[in-house]
Amino acid sequence: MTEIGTTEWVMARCDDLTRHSARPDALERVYLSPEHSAANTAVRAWMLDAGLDTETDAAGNIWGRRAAGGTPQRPGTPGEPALVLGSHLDTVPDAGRYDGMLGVVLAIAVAHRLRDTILPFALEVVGFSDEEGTRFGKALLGSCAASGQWDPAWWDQADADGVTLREAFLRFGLAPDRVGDAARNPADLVGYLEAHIEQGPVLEAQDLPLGYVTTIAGARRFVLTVTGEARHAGGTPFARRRDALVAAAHLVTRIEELARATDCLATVGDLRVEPGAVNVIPGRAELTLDLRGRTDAGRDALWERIAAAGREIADTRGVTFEHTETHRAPSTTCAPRLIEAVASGIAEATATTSDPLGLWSPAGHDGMAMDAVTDVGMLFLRCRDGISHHPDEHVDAEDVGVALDAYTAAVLALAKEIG
Ligand code: HGY
Ligand code: MN
Ligand code: MN
Repeated sequence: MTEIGTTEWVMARCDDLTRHSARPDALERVYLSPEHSAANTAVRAWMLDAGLDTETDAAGNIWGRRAAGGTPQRPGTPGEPALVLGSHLDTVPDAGRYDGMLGVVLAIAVAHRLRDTILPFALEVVGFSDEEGTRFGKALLGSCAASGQWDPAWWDQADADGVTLREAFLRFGLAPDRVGDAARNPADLVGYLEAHIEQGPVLEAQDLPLGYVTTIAGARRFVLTVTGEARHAGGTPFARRRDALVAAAHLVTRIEELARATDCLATVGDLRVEPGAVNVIPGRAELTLDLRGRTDAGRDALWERIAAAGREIADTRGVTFEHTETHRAPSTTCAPRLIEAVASGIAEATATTSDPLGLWSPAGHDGMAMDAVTDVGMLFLRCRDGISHHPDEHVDAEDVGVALDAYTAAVLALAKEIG
C-alpha cells in the first residue's frame, strides 16, 4: 500500500471504496446497507493507521479522534472541543467515486499529517452515513443525527422494497430509540470543515484547482403524484381520457419553464407510471422534485408557483395533483473564521498572490445540518467538466495534492487563530 497521507494514498483509497457497492457494474452504496457497513470497516482501519481511535455512533456514522496532544482518543471521550473534518460515505445510484468519499479520505490524510502536531483542539474525522438520501428520501440523515435534528416522523419512511428506516436500523444492529445518543454537544465542537469536489464548472472555467465555499444552497425535495384513470388504449377516445402521464409531462416542462425564470434549480429526477403497460392509459404518475435556491425565500416562492401550476394542469386535464415533501434543508452561510482559514490554506498551498475564489455551492452537503451545532467551512476541488453523480466523475491527482496541502494549512491556520 502507498504511504499513508500522500496523494497516491488518497486516490487509491477512493478506488478501494468503489469495491463496496450494491452492484457489480456500478457504484451504489446506500444507508444501512451491507456496503455501508463494509465501507465503515475499511475507513475505520485507515483512521487507526492515521493515529485516531474510532467509534461508530448511534446513527451509523464512523468517527475517529485524537486529543489536542495527538494521543488517539475514543470518540465520545470527554476532552478538548474538537475540530471535525470529514464528509459522507454514501452515494447516489451509479455514482462517481469522489462525491463524499474524497472528503473523508482527505480528512484522514490530514489527520495523519498532523499526528505529531500539538493542536489547541482535539481533531476528529467523520464519515457521515447518509448525505444523499438515496434510500429513504430524506437526506442528511447521518449529519442530522450528529447535530441533534433527528425527527421521529422519519422512522416510517420506506425504501423501494418497503423496508422502513426503523426496520433498517434494527437490521443494521442499531437501536432506533438510542439515535439521540449520536447528537453532539455544541460545546464539544470547534467547527466542521469539509473538502469536496465542486460538482460544478466554475473552478475549471477559471483554471483554479481549489476554492472556498461562501454559501450552500437551501434544498427541498418532494414526491408529486398525478392521478387520472387507467383505461383501454384502444377503446377510450381522447375526449374521455384522464391520462396521468400526459398531465405529468406537461407539469415537468412547466417546472423547467418556471425555474429558468429564476436563479433557482429544479430537477425531476424520477418518474414512475402505473400500471405501465403499452396498451393501458396511465392512471397514475409519480415524480420526484429537487428544488434548490441561493436563498430559502427564492426557493420557496418557486415552489408555490410550481404547486399552482400543478393544480392548474390537474383542473384542465381532469386529474388530481398531490405533493409530499420528503426533505428540506436550509441554505447555509459558511462561518467567516473558517472561510478565512480555508482561504489562507489555499493561498499558502497554491502560492498565488491573487485572492482565492469563493463560490456558492448549488450542491448540498452535510454542513447544512452541522451548521445547527457548530461553524461550517468547505474547501472545493476542481472536477473535470463539473461532472458528478456519474461514474465519469474525475479529479486530477495534482489538484488532490494541492488540496492536501491547503486542507492541512487551513487546520493549522485555525489552530494559530485559536491557539
Ligand atoms: O444532492 C446534492 O446536492 C448532494 O450531492 N447530496
Ligand atoms: Mn452527492
Ligand atoms: Mn456530496
